[in-house]
Amino acid sequence: MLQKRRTFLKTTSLGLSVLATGTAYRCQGKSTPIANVTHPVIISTWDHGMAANKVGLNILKNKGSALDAVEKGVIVVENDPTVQTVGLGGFPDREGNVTLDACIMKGDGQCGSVAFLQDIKNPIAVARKVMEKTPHIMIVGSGAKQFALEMGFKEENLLTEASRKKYEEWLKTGVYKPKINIENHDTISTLALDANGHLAGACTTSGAAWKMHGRVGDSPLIAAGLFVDDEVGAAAATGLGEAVIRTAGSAMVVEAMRHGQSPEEACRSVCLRIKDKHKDISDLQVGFIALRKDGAYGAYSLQPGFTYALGQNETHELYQATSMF
Ligand code: SD4
Repeated sequence: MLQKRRTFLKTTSLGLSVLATGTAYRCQGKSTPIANVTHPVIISTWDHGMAANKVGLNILKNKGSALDAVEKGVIVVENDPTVQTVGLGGFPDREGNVTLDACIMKGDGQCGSVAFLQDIKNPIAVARKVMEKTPHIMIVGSGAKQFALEMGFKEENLLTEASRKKYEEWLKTGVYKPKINIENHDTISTLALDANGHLAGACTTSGAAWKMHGRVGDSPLIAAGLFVDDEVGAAAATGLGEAVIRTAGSAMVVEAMRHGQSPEEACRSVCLRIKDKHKDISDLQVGFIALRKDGAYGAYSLQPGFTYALGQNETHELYQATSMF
């Protein structure tokens, strides 16, 4: 089935976009937008990134901010109960609780995050509130839920019938092997460049299915699951969070771009680092997407099967990322 899908996909070795028409410039100590970026770009992980990009690109084309584009884009996926790795309908932990992780970041360094959040279906919107309404960056667990309720979010049961059935199926064996992300669905990470040359990113997930109660992955961690810097570019991760955390994955991708690597090269070099840090990577999947401040984009994964969605101009395309194996 995956094989079939690939025939529809375009493979890029280097996603150089032709969108940035202006000259980049920098000011000391302050991130500065690129002049004259005429067309925005949005890139998201996995097939469900298409739905996020459609909403996000529309916002960008109407001169909306990259921040609004990524937030409103991923909310579409959080609200979709058929996506069982994000938001409503996410797979629960081994005790049957759906616990959500998310973070959001702007190119000027502002960011917000929630982890181990229960009963609130839009963790990305709560993360944005943490960024905008508190002096903090990260709030977790019952504190995050309390904050969400204070901000007017609604408490609801996130365990759908379909996910409960899968969970009960899993309970029959109860074998915990976090082999995630080899399938073609997972965390949604979205990066956007707006018409003013500002970048933003959002990352939201229900994490590894059947995880230990309280386990938190890379997705709500700034630098691991997501990193954005208007001076350079943005990057986000999908895959086994533990592997991404131990390499500070997304920040490393941005730093590799800072040192001159293309977006795809940068994603690849961090995948190589992850490969070198693990004895057995046969069941390990990690993928990155990256968007440079001039609109160039790229992706790379350890294992084949990682797709990413790209929206720009009037078009939305799904691509197969280049992989190590
Ligand atoms: C995690 N990175 O919690 C997430 C899992 C995931 O696509 O779904 N990645 O480890």
